[in-house]
Amino acid sequence: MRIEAASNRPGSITRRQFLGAAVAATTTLLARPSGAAGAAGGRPNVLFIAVDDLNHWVGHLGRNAQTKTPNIDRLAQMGVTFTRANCAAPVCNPSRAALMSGLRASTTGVYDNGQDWKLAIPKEQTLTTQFLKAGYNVFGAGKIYHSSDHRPGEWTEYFEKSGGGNLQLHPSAPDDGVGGIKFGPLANPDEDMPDYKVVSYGLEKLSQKHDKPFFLAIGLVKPHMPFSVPKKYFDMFPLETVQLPPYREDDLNDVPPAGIKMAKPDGDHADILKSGRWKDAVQAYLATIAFCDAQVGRLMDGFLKSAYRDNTIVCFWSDHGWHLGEKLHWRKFALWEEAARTVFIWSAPGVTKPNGVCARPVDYMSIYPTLCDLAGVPKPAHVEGHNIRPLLANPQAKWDHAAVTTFHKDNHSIRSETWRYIRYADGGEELYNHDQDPYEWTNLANDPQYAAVKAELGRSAPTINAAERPRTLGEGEKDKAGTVRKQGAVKKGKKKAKQ
Ligand SMILES: [Ca+2]
Repeated sequence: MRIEAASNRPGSITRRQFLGAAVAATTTLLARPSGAAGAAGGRPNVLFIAVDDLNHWVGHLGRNAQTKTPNIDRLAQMGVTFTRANCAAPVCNPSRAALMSGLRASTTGVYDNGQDWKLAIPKEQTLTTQFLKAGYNVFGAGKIYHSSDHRPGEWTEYFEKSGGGNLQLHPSAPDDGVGGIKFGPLANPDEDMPDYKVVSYGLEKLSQKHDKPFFLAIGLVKPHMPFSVPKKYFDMFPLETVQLPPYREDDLNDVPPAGIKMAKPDGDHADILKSGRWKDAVQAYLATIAFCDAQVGRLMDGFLKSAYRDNTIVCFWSDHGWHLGEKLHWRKFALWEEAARTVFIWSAPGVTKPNGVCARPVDYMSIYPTLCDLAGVPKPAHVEGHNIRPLLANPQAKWDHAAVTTFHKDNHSIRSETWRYIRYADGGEELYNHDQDPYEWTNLANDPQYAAVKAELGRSAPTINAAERPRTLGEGEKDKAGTVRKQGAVKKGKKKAKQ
């Protein structure tokens, strides 16, 4: 398909803006050796960092001027950040299952959280299995798969979820949120947070001597709800200064029924409007992102002081985006920019150069083949997705692929540099021109002059659309291993809050 040249259009960032956003980084921290990846010490290690429900509200992507993410921006400045990265599915379980298996949701039928990826994906097919077979030690901690699931035989060692401290809402919190949108400051210090402990595990691994190359997967659960982190992060965003994201009250008027069904405007959004606390929720999300960023900063500081800083590939990804009222929608579970766009950053010694900004549309099916290539690990034949090594080496390189996101059977979103085209199973369509409409307010799908654009984009849609897997893992239920599946809410008062 034709891909438009990168330019300084809305939604993209210029090199100058990017550098301006990352002034905190020092040149010392950016220095990495040249030469083949990991050549100095044999095969490169991999530091694989997953964060949960972080949308594009990071400083260097420029979508939200209030967000404070100096550490993620610093990491971006170390290598290449992708300004048009999209998840493979806008939900935790299918997004993670797809990128860890190399199989799209539309291939496995794992489209949502209740569908057990373990029944669809053999152990032999996962990313960590390939690294184990290639002689790597594979360490994991926190949330890599949904519910921090980790099968025996796919990891050398897994840091079991510690459960965190006894998390308590701060006395200043009036309650624990609005309806299903849970938030509120905590009385606890950082050290009580599960993510703090997961990062501490990562730092421990980075401080040890290893007799084999390692693949270290660190999965943070924030900024997932509840948006509850120590109060000092809330204090960084005084409520009276908080801005709502751009939105239009009539935005769903030109959205087909299948899209309105995903938006559920009468659900969370109606509750939030009724409560008058939209800005409180935005403040809480910004605070939770700032906490996440602080944990990423701890990990990066330890990494850059470690013996592995010069022979380790860093791959950072957020599992999908999040709406905070745009399109009258909250959470993920949709195919628009807010839910599909992600934070995706790579640093690979000898391949990437500092300050790389890539505007090509890529999706997370790229992770598996690219890591295999960079580490010299054989890529199994089943793996779908495109190797982005050429873009890591040259972010301006030609790229003939669109980014594809799928939510439930035969609903696909296709993102090129200019366009987002959404096609629902019932035939409903949306088409947005990001050159002029970065918030996807004006659906052009019914304008005949764009028929050819839609047809061209539609060719990137998956041709396999597997049946929905049965829902065997309901939220809050127990799976066969007896693991409680639900990510619990913070309780007011003295009750213990689960994460
Ligand atoms: Ca609209």
